[in-house]
Amino acid sequence: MRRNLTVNGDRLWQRHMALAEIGPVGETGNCRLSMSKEDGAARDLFARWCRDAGLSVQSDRAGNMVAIRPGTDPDRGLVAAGSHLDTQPHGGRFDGISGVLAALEAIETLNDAGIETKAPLAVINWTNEEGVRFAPGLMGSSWFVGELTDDALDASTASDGTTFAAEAEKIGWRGELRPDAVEMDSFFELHIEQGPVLERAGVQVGIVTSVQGLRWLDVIVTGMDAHAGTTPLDARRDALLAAAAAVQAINCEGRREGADARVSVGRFLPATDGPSTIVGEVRFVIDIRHPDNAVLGRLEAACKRASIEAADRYGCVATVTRRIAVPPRDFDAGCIDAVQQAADALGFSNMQLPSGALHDASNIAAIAPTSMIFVPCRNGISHNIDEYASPEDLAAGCNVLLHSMLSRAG
Ligand code: HGY
Ligand code: MN
Ligand code: MN
Repeated sequence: MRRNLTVNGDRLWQRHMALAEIGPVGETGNCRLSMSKEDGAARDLFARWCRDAGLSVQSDRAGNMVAIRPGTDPDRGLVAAGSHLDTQPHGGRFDGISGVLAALEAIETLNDAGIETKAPLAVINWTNEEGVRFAPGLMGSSWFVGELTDDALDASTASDGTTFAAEAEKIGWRGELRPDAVEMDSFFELHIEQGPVLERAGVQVGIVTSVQGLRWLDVIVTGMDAHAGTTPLDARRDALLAAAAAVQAINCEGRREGADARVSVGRFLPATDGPSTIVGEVRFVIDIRHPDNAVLGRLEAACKRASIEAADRYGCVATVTRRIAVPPRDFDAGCIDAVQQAADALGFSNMQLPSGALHDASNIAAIAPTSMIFVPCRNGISHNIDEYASPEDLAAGCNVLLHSMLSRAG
């Protein structure tokens, strides 16, 4: 009976569409920044679905939501799965969401079939994976594994001056659950691939073997506010010009490290906003990725140096501080094998691949056996309102998730 068990793909799809109604952007996009009103509404809806499915829902200081279905063996740790419900400012309907909903769908499928497991199961919504409103990204899972202190978590401040602690309290998702009370047997994260590899290969399921590492550097370039009409070009300390030169320079540093290197600036904030004021301060964030930690270290040093030199060329000063470092992570061989066997047994075309995007699974892999399942997404497009994964591919990935969890939970 267990071998033939199949998830309800229609329910899974309808839930994606229901969540997408919260914080819509354009025709098919979403904006639900962490601990915003929209994030709160998504959390409340998800919690209702979990409670309707008989799960107990708890949250911790970071607002991570942990919904548990008991097992029959009290000595077993949680076989957990999940991802995140927050989005990019112009995000899609699937990045993160699919992993949370697939985990819930796997459990509801067991409920429908009246199947109990030895190990307890859990669905987890990790807080602020995207790191848009509050930094750093992977915030909830970083705190959960001890990489972020209570103080750093609470004090993380949005651009409007609100703190994470206050905003989490406000929407009612700041709980008492302690990470050391959550004994995790294993963790599985289903996610859309966010790249073109599976689609190009014509493959339905990706078995993720590793995730590349990431560093974020906060840069502040300081010059001097000045009048655009009266200040000669050679008498300016133009922080915007200096920061623009820094962005160019770090792109060159990335290219020097070859095809696997990623260096990006997605946040770039001039302190003033007037056509006739020369900008005296710019803040930006450098996002660096690579599968090799040594190269990450070289890139970090090179980007820091390039930013300081570019600022100096234009009479400005740059300060560069590291905000987050997530090392490259290889997933657990046993969990990779569980996913591989499930995909093979279910007859889905599949391939193993590394992840270019970062995921909470990278953090959890440090404390529990972990692996991931990728679902193809159209044209590899993500962090974009046009992001799309088909109902069929989502159901296939969810079936692989269900059987991977079952193999672990007994
Ligand atoms: O940035 C990342 O890789 C993730 O999508 N937040
Ligand atoms: Mn994302
Ligand atoms: Mn994601």
